[in-house]
Amino acid sequence: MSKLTTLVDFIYEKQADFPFATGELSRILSSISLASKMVSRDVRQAGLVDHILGAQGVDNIQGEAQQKLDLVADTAFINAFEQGGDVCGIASEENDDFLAFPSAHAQKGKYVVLFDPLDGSSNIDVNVSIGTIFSIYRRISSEGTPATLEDMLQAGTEQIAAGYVLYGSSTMLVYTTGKGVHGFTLDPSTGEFCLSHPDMKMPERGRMYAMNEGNINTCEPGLKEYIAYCQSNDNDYNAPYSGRYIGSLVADFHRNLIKGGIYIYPAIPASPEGRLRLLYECNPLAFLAEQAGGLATTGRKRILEIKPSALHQRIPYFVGSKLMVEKAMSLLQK
Ligand code: AFP
Repeated sequence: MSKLTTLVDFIYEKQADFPFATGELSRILSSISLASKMVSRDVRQAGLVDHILGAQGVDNIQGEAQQKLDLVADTAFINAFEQGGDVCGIASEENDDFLAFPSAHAQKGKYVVLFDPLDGSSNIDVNVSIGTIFSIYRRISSEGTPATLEDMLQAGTEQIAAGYVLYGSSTMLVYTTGKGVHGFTLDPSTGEFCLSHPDMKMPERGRMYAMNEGNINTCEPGLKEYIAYCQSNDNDYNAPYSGRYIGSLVADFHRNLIKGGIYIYPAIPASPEGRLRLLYECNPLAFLAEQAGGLATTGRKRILEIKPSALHQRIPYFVGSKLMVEKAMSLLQK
């Protein structure tokens, strides 16, 4: 029987990969793991809470007012980061502005974390996979002072670590610190994340494309041409690809990471900048994609090199298997 490696063991083993490592990054990853276990528990109870114990907005059996699950997740992660003491501030998709933690202890933290606490949250009510996506950066401002907007608006190339937790048929945590991509599955009986997918590699090509095709008529000609190519016999497999769109980016990305495929959310008239957020969704998954051998672009340029101009900036997104993203880009640029 092969040895079981828990996330905690793995993080501490890998700490030696970082020169001058002091354990702070490891502790942040441990905080993420802890908060995600709480969110996973709440996600698993979502149907019970909504349909058996009472509807949203009414008091639960403990007499507390129920909160929407995405706010519950947001609070769980913020608390974990604030209490850990290594993070001086956060920015989250759920909050209009970033948060600089006020305590002197937190202000000594060297890192900021940007995250989407519950991606795909419109899928909660229908019991479809959702996830948390995160990015960790080293702060630019001086230690001992409050975190600043500049700390949050760094290009994706500056990420120290990134990852996601997928609340699917099992709960998985997948992360990178720039030395490959590793996946851990939560064992519900012990409450431990166990290494299940070491050194994940995204296949160079795949037979699945994920896009909201309801928007196809409003897409630019090059993208229409790429989707037609996917659906034709005249592609690299000489057979139509399968269309697979979950509507939770993190779940579509995870499938493509394992099986090969492309996820596309273009600029369309209804979302002229694209729909997805650069800081909370696109950058972390772009870092993972590149580490696994895939690509992430706007259709024209590399995601990780974009210098963000606003916290909630949106961009067009093409992410997945290298050859598929390159093909889509070649048709867009024709
Ligand atoms: P929600 O978190 O609001 O459900 O948005 C999910 C998302 O950002 C991404 O995860 C999906 O792929 C995409 O939006 C779905 O958008 P469409 O409903 O426009 O296809």
